[in-house]
Amino acid sequence: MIRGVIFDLDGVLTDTAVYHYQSWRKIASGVGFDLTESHNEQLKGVSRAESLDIILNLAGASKTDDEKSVLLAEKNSHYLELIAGLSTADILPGVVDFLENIRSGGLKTAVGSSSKNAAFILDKLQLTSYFDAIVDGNMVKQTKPDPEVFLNAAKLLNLPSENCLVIEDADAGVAAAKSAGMQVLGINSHGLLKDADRCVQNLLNMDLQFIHTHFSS
Ligand code: B16
Ligand code: MG
Repeated sequence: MIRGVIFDLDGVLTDTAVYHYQSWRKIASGVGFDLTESHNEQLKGVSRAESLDIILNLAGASKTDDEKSVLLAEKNSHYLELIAGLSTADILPGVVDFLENIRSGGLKTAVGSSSKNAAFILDKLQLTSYFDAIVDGNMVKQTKPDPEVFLNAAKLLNLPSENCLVIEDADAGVAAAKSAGMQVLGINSHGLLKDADRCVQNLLNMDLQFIHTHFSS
């Protein structure tokens, strides 16, 4: 029986993925690499530092740790400029109704995000109070596809993994949830999430009944 739902942030609650892509494109172009949307799929759900390593690898470029630190700071500063104007209008369709519905039905809710900017973004979206627990990229040693972020969220919700459903938009996040022993609902607006238990386009018209019908053990 599902008793808690753990939400990914970027790509599930709001579409900041597009701003990550724009800022990474700028960094990639600085090392002479054209980062396509297809390359960008590899970065979704992955930490900032690991994303840079993937880009440098794709570009065949090598940088010292100091040079990487500069690029990471540049990426984040550009990203923060792009998300400065985020508001409740940027919450993805169906999210608030779904949160209200499952919480009033007694499910616990958490965020499990790789982002170090998660608290800032949730505040901008005015969604913080909808969650019993928030685990972000500042609170884990290993980021997705490692299960740590979701295991920590389940622990804070005081629920075993088998009672948790993860909602994710990225392969790295689906792998993290599966490795945590949790079921996964994929948000599949950009491509295939072949390992998710079930996929939907967005959270519009999703409710407690849907969860109990499709995910109860
Ligand atoms: P930041 P999620 C992830 O968030 C993004 O999907 C990923 O593209 C990003 O690199 C990562 O957060 C780190 O974000 O640079 O803000 O710390 O999807 O796990 O909510
Ligand atoms: Mg995501």
